Amino acid sequence: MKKIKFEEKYSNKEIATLLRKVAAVYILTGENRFKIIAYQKAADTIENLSRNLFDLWQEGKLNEVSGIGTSLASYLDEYFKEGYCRHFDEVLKKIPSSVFVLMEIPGIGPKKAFNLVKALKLFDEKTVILDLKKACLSGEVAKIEGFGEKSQSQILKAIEIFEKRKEKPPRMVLPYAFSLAKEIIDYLKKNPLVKEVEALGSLRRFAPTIGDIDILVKTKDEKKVIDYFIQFPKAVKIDNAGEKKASIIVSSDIRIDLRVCDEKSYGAMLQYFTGSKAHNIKLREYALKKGYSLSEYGIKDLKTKKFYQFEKEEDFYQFLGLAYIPPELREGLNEIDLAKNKKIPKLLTLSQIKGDLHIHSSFDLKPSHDLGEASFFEIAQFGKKLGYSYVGFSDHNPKFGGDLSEKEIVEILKKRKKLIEESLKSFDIGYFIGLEVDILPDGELSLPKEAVFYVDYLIASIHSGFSYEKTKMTKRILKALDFPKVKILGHPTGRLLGKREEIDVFWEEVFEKAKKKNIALEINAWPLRLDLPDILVRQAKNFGVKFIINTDAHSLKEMEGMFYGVSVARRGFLEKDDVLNTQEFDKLEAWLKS
Ligand code: DGT
Ligand code: CA
Ligand code: CA
Ligand code: ZN
Repeated sequence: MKKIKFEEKYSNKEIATLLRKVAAVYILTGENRFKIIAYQKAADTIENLSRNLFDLWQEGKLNEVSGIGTSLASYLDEYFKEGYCRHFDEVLKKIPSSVFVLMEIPGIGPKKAFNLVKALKLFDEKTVILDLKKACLSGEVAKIEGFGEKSQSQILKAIEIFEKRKEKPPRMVLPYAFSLAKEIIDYLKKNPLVKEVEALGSLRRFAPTIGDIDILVKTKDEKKVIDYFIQFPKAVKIDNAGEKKASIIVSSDIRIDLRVCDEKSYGAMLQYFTGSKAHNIKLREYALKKGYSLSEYGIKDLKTKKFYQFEKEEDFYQFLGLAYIPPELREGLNEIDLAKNKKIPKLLTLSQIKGDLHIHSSFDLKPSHDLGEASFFEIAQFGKKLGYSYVGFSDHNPKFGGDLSEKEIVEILKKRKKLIEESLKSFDIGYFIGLEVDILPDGELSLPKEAVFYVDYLIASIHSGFSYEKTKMTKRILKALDFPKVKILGHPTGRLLGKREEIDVFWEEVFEKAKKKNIALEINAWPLRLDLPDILVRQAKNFGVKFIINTDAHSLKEMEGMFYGVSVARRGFLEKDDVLNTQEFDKLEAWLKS
């Protein structure tokens, strides 16, 4: 086979976009619903993969990616081999390409985009967004049938958000950044001159998205390690290579910064390049008041001119009279004060988590959204393997208000309960029967009330209608929390990193109510969500609200993602007692029944 070089258009992001375009055409041409869902799901999966799909394809492993069936695999095979796929090209030709450009704007789906393009004759894909903005400003959009003043101003607002987002360089989501960092760390470790190596910067702090990857190596031979680093096989460009540092660019414009140092300054280097910048600036101010100046090499006493070096990061902080500050807390908030007063919280750890209450199974309850891949039994088994005391099944609610009658929905849930009980009869793990239910526009839940008899708890989540005005959105959520058996507010802000903004809510009111009703806020560990975001986690904690960390897994593999959620909790200053799924089965059951 001829060697095929990686190109930008083979990146996971570009492939996901391509598949979403195909799905959009299918929506507009009225294709089969399952086909549409399959493409959308494949796009989500690919975007969230920890490795490049292109690499997997080269290793012949396309079929191991969940959601890629034989026909899609053969299209992708052609696409990677030839640089294009005839089938995709034919599908995409059916719709003016400017429609796809409009779909990049938050809140504009295929139908809306198509109607706008048609009504305003926006066929130039280079100017379509600008043209639409002008049409909003001149009031033309409001005149289109089915649009009106309100949606015109919503579109305008969305375009402005989109333009702002475009100005910022793209950032990586965590799974991709971690696996790339691991690859480079494994590569470095093969060199015997490398004594120790660690990822620093935003990656070590578990920030929700990563700009570039920072690596530190401890070595006696700095020059040789740098020479070795710039030969990393995936490097497409060497950005700079000096005595103490170097940067390379790998595929998709991702940058890797390397620093090298000897063991004497390793502790200070770790501290400096873990950041954040805001933390370092505050630390420097604090140190200066005590008569010290800080650098990546150590601490200088300004009076005596004596210079101190640190092999360990703990000693660096200790020298300054500070308790050790975990990297997740180094964001320049009040962590230095806390460290000074020895009040750094005892942050939650992964091993304290006893179960996962948001897992989607493959049981077909005719859901409003996608099914998971594993059976109840497989999920329980895997939960056991992860060391859990219990799991919670939380499929999407059966589609309500469509073909199914209320009675049929109740029957489905009854059957599901029975099946769960039978599947797990002789298996020694605790379980809870949950359901993730859509919050409707008016704050009702998408479920007949009699159905709650067949579940232990409900997760109430917003899956559509993200752009309501703040007061209305707040009321909507508050009302949802009054529905019987709602115990968890699922992925509260609805954000999708780099794709969808947080909803606009008076959070204090939600926190107040959640606390009063003993409802937990979810920290959704799905790496594109990480929702509740750490800043809101911290605010909610101050209200005395409790949390639950869930993976929202749709496959067994995704159940392993709990640590992403734990990192959000840690960044939000949470301790064991703030998080309900650190409790044993009995206590958790008591809470669900309360
Ligand atoms: P990122 O890459 O945007 O996700 O965020 P970081 O925090 O990894 O930022 P990066 O890669 O620019 O720098 C890594 C760390 O190095 C940063 O957190 C703190 C330190 N650092 C870099 N440049 C400066 C600087 O000019 N001043 C100070 N005080 N620290 C810096
Ligand atoms: Ca960085
Ligand atoms: Ca950097
Ligand atoms: Zn959900």
